[in-house]
Amino acid sequence: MKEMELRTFLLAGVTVLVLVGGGEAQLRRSFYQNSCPNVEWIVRQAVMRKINQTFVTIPATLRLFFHDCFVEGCDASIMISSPRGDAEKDATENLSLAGDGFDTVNKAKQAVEAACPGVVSCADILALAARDVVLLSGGPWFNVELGRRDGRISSKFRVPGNLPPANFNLNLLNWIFMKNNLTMTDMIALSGAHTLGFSHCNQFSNRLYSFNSPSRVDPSLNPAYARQLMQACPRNVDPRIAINMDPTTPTKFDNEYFKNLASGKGLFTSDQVLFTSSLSRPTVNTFANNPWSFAQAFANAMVKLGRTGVKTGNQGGVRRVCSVFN
Ligand SMILES: *[C@@H]1O[C@H](CO)[C@@H](O)[C@H](O)[C@H]1NC(C)=O
Ligand SMILES: *[C@@H]1O[C@H](CO)[C@@H](O)[C@H](O)[C@H]1NC(C)=O
Ligand SMILES: CC(=O)N[C@H]1CO[C@H](CO)[C@@H](O)[C@@H]1O
Repeated sequence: MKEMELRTFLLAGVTVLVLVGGGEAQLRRSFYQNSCPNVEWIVRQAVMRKINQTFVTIPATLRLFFHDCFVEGCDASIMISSPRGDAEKDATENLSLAGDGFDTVNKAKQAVEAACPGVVSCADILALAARDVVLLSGGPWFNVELGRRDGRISSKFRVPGNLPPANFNLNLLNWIFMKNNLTMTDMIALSGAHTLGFSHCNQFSNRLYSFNSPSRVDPSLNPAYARQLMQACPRNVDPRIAINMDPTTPTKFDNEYFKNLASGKGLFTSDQVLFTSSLSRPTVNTFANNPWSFAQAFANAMVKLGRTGVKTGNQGGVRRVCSVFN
């Protein structure tokens, strides 16, 4: 059933009641104002405690949110553990999701449950935690819309085709973000999340050793950076070896990623293509030259990402434990 909601607006001094909705998600910042007024503070404390234990919390939680939203919508379907090993997180695309992201959400959920049992969805806790890790690493603060419900489906068979692999070109990137109602500007801004975090060598080794060019090296790679990557990732490297995605300021949320692209230091094909393509380059240059413009675009894109395919009202449910269905 489509959800409708009565809202009041003040129009030329007259209060008008308007029926809004019809499929659109009814998220709002004040969703837990009465049922769990301290939820934002509780989640923030849990995230801070976890960051104190390990920095990986930051990139892992941000990436978890993105992976959750692009498959089945932002409904915490990524959080489910299946004894049969066939949940969303068991898809090969998720193999590299760090356990610390899951742990952050589980711990925040425990803290929230202690204060307001059975009220706050895991999907909302993940959305809040993703905002908090951005903020706590130097990125922008933004309001998180709340009221998501947790999904009842989590399947590794729903993942293929819904997450952008590291070798996507601009058209494919635009296509997969467009499917989620995100524009090219949103896509470029969200790619800026690669200002933090790590990647495994196999995600980009084709650019070093088997590129379709005379030298076998991707010519869009800065030569000195390519040599540095070859040292860190020799041909038959241990697949567990990880390297920083932002070689300049890997633990700070900043616009260095876009400056790196301009000097050929984008790690993935899907990073570098944002600069090599004339369609996206102007936006990359704007973000490289203007940290405030990037911060604003990133915050805006995160809010839009958080609306992707959400379940609201009486759709889905509120899980008691994020890793299992009630
Ligand atoms: C994190 O660590 C800092 C410094 O050690 C400490 O001051 C702070 O209270 C800790 N925060 C949490 C939430 O554990
Ligand atoms: C994109 O927006 C349309 C129109 O508002 C909506 O029906 C659709 O569900 C949205 N898609 C996603 C993936 O959120
Ligand atoms: C973090 C996490 O749960 N990753 C899982 C991704 O999927 C593989 C199986 O395909 C699991 O072994 C990982 O544990």
